[in-house]
Amino acid sequence: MKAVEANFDGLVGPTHNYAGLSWGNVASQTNVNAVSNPREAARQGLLKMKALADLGLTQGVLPPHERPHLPTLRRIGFSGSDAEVLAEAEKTDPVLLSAASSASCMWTANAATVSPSADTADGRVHFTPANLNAKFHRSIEHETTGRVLQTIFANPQYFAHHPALPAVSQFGDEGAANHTRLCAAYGEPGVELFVYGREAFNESAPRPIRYPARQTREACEAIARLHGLPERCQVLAQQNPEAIDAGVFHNDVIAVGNGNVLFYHERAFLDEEWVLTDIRGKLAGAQLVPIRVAASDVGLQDAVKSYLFNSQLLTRQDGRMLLVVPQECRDTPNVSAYLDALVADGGPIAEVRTFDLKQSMQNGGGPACLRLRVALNESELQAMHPGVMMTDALFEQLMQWVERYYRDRLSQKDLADPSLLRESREALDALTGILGLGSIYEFQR
Ligand code: SUG
Repeated sequence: MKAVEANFDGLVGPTHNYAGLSWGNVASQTNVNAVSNPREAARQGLLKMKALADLGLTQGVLPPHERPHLPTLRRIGFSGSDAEVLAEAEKTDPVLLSAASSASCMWTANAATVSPSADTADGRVHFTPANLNAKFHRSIEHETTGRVLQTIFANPQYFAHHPALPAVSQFGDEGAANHTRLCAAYGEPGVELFVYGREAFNESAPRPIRYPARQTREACEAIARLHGLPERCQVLAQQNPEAIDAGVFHNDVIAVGNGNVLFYHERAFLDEEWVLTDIRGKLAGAQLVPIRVAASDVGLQDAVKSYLFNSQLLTRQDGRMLLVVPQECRDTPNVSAYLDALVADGGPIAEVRTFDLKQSMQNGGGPACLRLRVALNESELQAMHPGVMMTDALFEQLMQWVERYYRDRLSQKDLADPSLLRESREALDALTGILGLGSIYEFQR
């Protein structure tokens, strides 16, 4: 059946800040305590969404979560009025307040793993929000994420929703950031490539030494089971521990796939040959086109610095592919030269577009981190909530909304300010009205 790939970008929330919360994510560590600009961050994201919608691509938006998240602070023992909870958390341990205030749900590649209906046993689109249990500030996302996805994709005839996996390290799950789908066409059965960093039950399997591996093989297997994926639709691959130790905390920092093309760095996978062979054996109706980037062209460090592979690989209306990269790729000379050569060589990637996403990039989130891909056929598109799809009118409304509610400067000490909490709630309350989502936040209930 005819289908499209819809990209749902996370709208950056009003508390976007740099708290250095993600050990193993080089940008997050480097920019700890920098002053952020939430207004600029949200604008940068919206401009990317609008530009891709203008190209005729199917583009949606997912709302930010309620932050600072008072229910989390209360759950870990802070009490009193909202202002007292904020003040007490700030005094006791500012990192806890930062964690409860992070706008990290903007990186919707980590929101969930999604299997299109063409792959699943019951012919429905399956969603499992990621438990994100490797990091406290991200582990609080999945409940709201689940609620938002269930509100947007509500019809049970077409959509199936699972709760996040159990929140223990053996089921560490980071969602679509470690999941790529290859296919002949979006509406045909494809191959879902699940990439993990460690095996929880196999002590002898190789692991990174310096930085944590967030995703487990056991989590990948559980999701493939939950989604009813037949063997021929799944490939499980281990990430190269060397890459994780260089700062590749998710596979989408070192590889991206679309259609029959896999664009990846030679150090992405522990066993590259086996990954390609398994995909080739299972990919029906198309020949895999691997675009392998050699370390001699782009070293791991430059890949992490530029986020070359955290690009969006998109199919244009004419069937050729577009690579959406962050400005940092053009600021890194050998990566920029590589991109020029890539387009010139006449392969499937015909065009490169560059976006300024600096506010998100400084926390380790590039173009691919900011979007969740959902392949949908025509009936499924009709069945989903239309209010979140990007149009000229929605873009204008959201730009004005950002202008009205967002600060242009935020530092750690502002997080305890009760007026930031009030402004954020007012903003989100207005947003649910704009997007027609109803009461999705705890403070609205
Ligand atoms: O989980 N950064 C996020 C970045 C996620 C990027 N997503 C993908 N690669 N798909 C993370 O490490 C930093 C927040 C801070 O330090 O304030 C943060 O959560």
